[in-house]
Amino acid sequence: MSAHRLPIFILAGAVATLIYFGAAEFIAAAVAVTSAPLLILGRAVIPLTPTALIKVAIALFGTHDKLALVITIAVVGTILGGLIGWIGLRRRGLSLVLLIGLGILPLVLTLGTGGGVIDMLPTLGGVVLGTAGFLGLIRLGDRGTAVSEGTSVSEGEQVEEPSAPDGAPDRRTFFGVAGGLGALGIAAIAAGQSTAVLARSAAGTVTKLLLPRPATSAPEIPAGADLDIDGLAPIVTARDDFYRIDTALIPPAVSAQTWSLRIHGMVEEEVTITMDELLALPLEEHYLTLTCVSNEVGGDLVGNAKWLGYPVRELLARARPQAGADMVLSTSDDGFTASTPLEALTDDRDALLAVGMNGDPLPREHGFPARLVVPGLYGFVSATKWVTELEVTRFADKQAYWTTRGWSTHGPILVASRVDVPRAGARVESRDGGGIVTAGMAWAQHTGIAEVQVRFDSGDWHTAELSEELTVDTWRQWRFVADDLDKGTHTVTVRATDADGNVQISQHRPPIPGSATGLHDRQFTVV
Ligand SMILES: Nc1nc2c(c(=O)[nH]1)N[C@H]1C(S)=C(S)[C@@H](COP(=O)(O)O)O[C@H]1N2
Ligand SMILES: [Mo]
Repeated sequence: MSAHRLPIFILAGAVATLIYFGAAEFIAAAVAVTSAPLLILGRAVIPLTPTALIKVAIALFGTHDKLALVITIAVVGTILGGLIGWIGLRRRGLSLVLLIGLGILPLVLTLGTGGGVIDMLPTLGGVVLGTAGFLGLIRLGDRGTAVSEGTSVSEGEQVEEPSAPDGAPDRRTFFGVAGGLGALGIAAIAAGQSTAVLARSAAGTVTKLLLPRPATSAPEIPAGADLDIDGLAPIVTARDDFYRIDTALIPPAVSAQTWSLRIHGMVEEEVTITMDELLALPLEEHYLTLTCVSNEVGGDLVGNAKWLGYPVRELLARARPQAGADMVLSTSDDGFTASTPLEALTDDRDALLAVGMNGDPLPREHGFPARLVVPGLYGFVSATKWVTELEVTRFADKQAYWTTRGWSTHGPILVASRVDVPRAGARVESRDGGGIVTAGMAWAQHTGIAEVQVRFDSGDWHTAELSEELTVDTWRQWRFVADDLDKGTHTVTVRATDADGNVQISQHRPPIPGSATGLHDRQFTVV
């Protein structure tokens, strides 16, 4: 007979979990958005997740990887709730201990992070309502089962409710109520998470900052810098199209008023600079193409923007790094860290403490109010967003966020290229004398692109036309028009050579630890 009660207990446990998460989201929306258990658990899970799995998640879900994580936690939690319900069939006390114990786990995880009583409300409210839901559902379910099965209830389990005249409707009531409460919980989770997704993409909410005119302006974009081909990435990436990589579940909301940057460690003099002081300095504007080390061959984790900021070199000169130091560990408000070779921040390249992007203050998701950008290095070792600290140190002494997860320490950018046009699988028309247009992007930040070559199928390499170079720190477009392609399916492959003569590596290698290699190709059909 307990076989009959089993689904009731499992369902009660699962629904209790949905009530817990849902009620907590609801309360969090009212009192403290970032204190919902799902977000707290998500934040706790990320550092424990193997890098390989994170990369798979990013590949699968792109910038929805955070949402995927939260949904996974909700599903796993619900399954766990079902298991606890099952335990409750035999040992109700133990199931309650587990339910409440796991329920308050988010409180334990946030101990010592400076949250107040308000931040505890979502979790506590969720636990109370979830537990009440569990007990209430079991009661309701037992009433139906007891009747439909006569009166035999296992030893040690007493059914308090008097039998209803007819068991079947009671059982139906149970499933109806359980289903309804479960749906309500899911709806509350969905509503809460849409608020979180909004918060993740929230732009402009805290980015009120009046930028001064640059003391040094970026060069005008030469007319020939953009080949203006349909389907080809533009030379300057619009803010909303700019890729994003964050380890934070929600981008930190850092106030420009209270922000400051502290330079310390192996320095003669500790330096702290506030936003007012920073904005009063002669700011420079530079174009710089940012790339992510985890970009796959042909991927789009690369973008070019005009950054406004102050040279990091000048700030470090104030602090006077000591002999023996070879690295700057930059720390974000969210705890992320990057290890940048000291030399890249003190030589003549335009490494900036940036406050502006494409003429506006940094969007919140790109690091408001201040971040680093360093020509020639992948973002994970240089482009710290919401940066608050620069510690001058040594590679031998400190490791950065991604280095502790198997990625490299230094992260210089490798010469790379990709095909944008034609689209993959495109059917293109060959018009008399017109030829087939192929085009794409190539980058080798701080070295510059010297040549791009394309090949059709296994034919010879042809030199492509290059757009005019904006600066050596930015990407360039390439175009090649093929005049002699037969009708049918073809593959175009691209490879670039940088100004130092390094030819793009053609061997396929995964992104970890120091960037993917291999040549990008595209298949298309001439009709
Ligand atoms: N605080 C913080 N800064 C960060 C990151 C991060 O996760 N957190 N990601 C880094 C990585 S891996 C890259 S490639 C760039 C991406 O910058 P974007 O999101 O503005 O494009 O930021 C870097 N700075
Ligand atoms: Mo990155």
